[in-house]
Amino acid sequence: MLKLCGFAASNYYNKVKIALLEKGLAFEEVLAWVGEVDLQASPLGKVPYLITEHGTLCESEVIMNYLEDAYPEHPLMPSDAFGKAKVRELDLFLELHLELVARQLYPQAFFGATLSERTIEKIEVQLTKNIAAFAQLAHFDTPFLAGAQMSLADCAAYVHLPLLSSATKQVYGRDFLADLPVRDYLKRLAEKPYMAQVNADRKANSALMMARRLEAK
Ligand SMILES: N[C@@H](CCC(=O)N[C@@H](CS)C(=O)NCC(=O)O)C(=O)O
Repeated sequence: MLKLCGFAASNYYNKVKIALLEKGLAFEEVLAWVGEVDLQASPLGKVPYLITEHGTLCESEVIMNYLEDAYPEHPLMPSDAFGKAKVRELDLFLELHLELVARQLYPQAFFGATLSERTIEKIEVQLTKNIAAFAQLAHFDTPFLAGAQMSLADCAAYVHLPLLSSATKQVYGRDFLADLPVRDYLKRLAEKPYMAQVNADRKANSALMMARRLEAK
């Protein structure tokens, strides 16, 4: 059986978990905190990684594409080449231009660190530009980001957009996504039957992670 390794507070872990659940695949969750990662499977020590019958895979995008190729029955990708490319385009914007930029805020937003004024200003400029560009490509009401069918991009959006909102609220006092119809879009995705469990697991694991951080101090 597929084994998803990592911890449920992680947005990248949940992105893959949602794909597995939406595709209806059987899988086991294996808890691996940062610092406890099997470095043979994930040499940078990052989560998630996946154990398959053929071997291990790291990097959530690679894992998602493997799941699509290996288990095409319930697709999270359109069948045509251009449709696939449009999903990947959205996905790349979410990963590279939104999440990776917003991630620089997390130490201050969630973990009590203080960023320099210069860094905070630089990130604001980047995020403002990148969010406007993403909004040009995304369709929040079709009802999924890339059209009528749920795709890999929705798995990424569901985990990354709320973090971007809360990180910007914490650091700038304003949700940078407030002017986009993100709330209704996320609400619709949250109606998926498995999302309540994904959210409950995330909350429980986040509390555990915070307790571990306190203990380690
Ligand atoms: N590009 C990676 C990013 C994964 C990632 O950054 N995971 C975080 C947890 S949300 C992590 O493992 N951080 C620990 C580290 O970077 O050392 C992916 O898509 O899988």
